[in-house]
Amino acid sequence: MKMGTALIYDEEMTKYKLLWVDPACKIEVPERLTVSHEALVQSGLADRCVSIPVREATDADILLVHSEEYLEAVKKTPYMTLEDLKEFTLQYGDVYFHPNIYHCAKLAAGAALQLVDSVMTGKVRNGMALVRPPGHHSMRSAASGFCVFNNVAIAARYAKQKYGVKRVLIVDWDIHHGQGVQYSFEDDPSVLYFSWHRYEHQKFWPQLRESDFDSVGKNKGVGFNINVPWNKVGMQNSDYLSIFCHLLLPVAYEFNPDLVLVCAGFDSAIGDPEGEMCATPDIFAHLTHLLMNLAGGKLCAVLEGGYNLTSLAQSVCQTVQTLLGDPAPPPANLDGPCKSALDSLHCVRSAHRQYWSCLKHAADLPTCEISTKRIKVAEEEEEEEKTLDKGEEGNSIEEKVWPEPPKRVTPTIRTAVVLPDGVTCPDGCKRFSSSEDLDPLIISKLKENFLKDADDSDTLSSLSSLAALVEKVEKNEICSGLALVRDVSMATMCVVQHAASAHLRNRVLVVCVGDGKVPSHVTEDGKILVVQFSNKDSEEQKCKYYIPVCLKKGYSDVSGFMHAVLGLLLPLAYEYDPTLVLLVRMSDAGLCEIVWQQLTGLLQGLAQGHMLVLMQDGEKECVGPTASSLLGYPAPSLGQLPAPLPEDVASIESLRHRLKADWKLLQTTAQETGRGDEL
Ligand code: Q6P
Ligand code: ZN
Repeated sequence: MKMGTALIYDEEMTKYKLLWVDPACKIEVPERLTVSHEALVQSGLADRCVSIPVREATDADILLVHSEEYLEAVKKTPYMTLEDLKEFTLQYGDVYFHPNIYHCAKLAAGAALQLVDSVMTGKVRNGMALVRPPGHHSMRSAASGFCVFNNVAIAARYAKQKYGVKRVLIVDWDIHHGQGVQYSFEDDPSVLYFSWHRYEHQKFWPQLRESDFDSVGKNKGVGFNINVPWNKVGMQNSDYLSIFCHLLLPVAYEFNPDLVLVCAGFDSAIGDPEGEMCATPDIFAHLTHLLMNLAGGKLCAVLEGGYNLTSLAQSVCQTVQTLLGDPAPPPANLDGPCKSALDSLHCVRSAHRQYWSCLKHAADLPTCEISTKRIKVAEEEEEEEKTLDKGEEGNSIEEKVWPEPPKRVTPTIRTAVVLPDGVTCPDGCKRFSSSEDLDPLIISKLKENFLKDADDSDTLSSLSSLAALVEKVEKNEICSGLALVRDVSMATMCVVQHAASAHLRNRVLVVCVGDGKVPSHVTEDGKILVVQFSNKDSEEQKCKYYIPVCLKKGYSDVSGFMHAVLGLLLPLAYEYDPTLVLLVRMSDAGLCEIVWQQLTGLLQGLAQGHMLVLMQDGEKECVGPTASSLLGYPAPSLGQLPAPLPEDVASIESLRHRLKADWKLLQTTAQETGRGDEL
């Protein structure tokens, strides 16, 4: 399978700038590219990427999205005088022209196409293009918001045309609405456009009615345009993750794209003067990671906005390092979404529930009347008018400070395996069978606790290898591990007890798939969180830290299982913030291989990728696929998912409702109190 990450950059795209005074445009500076690129070079990330040259997009490429008249008009700009350029600029909003911008705009679009070519031909798995000018605001016949040609929209059409790609997902995490992308694909069901954006009830640029949640696409494309309006500033990591878990990911898996394009703007990060949001740069590692198992890993990120040079450079590095396959850092301060974010989430889910079967159940929620939302707008507008004369000028944005993301160190051993003799070690993994440096005290404890008869030397050596592996993972000498064991339940108990023992200070997330005895000594102190998927009627949930998920049809219903993984397990896991994930495949699991791989892949975003997988020794055929996921290879696509079984959805939803008081990231509406609305 093809790995590798493309990086596309050319200094030429720094060679234009604003030539006159315009407060709206002064933030769009050449340094945006130089600092981003320099940060990638300094951190050694650039060296790890496959460097691909840019090219100029051809007229034919540009005409995939833009009109001939517009292209011809832009073509004249290199020959214009300063006065003519200013004049030309005036017909558009928040954009500027320069004699060299046409050249750069061709390179920016061409860079996106080079990236698509590299990914689609299998030269690399994924990649990022650092470009100027950005693209997502530009329309068929108009420049807008620093954008000349719509790089990502052109790339999507190009991928369809040249490679026969059937479905393209465009994720626009820039803090502005890419209205140009929306207009391009509004009635096209083959391109799913998702955008979140600062909106403030239409008061924020570009102040369009059609940026709201109720613009869902038109004609055949109805349901394929998803807008998440942020009606307050100060959104944080929890708000972004909530939208991913409860909206974007379920829909994306149902859509089943062949290619994922990201409008990768970083003005949605803390410190940005435009976005005024508070999500930290490390969140982009998670957003990226969560998209990397779609479309067989084919992901192309193309730079859009980002105007705080520090925040921008850090966010770009987080994104590229994740594309390279390094485990994500632990996500900072996930204390649940704020009320305004939950309102937005609820509205978008309501608006889309008729188009996506993964959202159908959203109908069961007490519905916030969509129409009341707009009344609220009017009310708030009135209120704010009253406070307006108190002077916007004096309202200077205080400088935000945040810690620099720590360097992400990946252990030299990515995945270690503990396998019985005779089972071959998968490529890229390291066989691990060391108990020599394990404290003899621990060994005697293992014997005492798990092997009363103490003459099963195979089991003892396998258990002590596991215990030793836990310690290496804890020390970040090994990232992840996989073990085939005789008795999965016993091995689970053993690992949990060892990992949660005082000297290791772990928080262990145990995810069990299948019936079987799981750690019974679940603690109230939160050192262990157990989530068990089974098809047995669940015993009542014992406490906050033991969560049985019962799927009536077992795992034969892939949709139901994914529903539980995306909307229940992931938010729980993120909020719990484990230091170790123990993934257990009980002997009766019978979960199909690619779903298992998706699960393994998704969970690696937690605990810096520190994950141990335990499987029954009879499941040898599962070793290869599991190892592949642990090594960071993308899981195969699940295909287009049918609607999940209503009874499964019902039980998952009722569980989610019961748990949401304890786990804030499980909320999907603002009925419950979200994070303080003091912002
Ligand atoms: C925002 C223009 C400036 C108002 C000044 C792909 C990137 C972008 C462009 C934003 C233009 N308004 N307070 O474009 O979305 O970041
Ligand atoms: Zn932007």
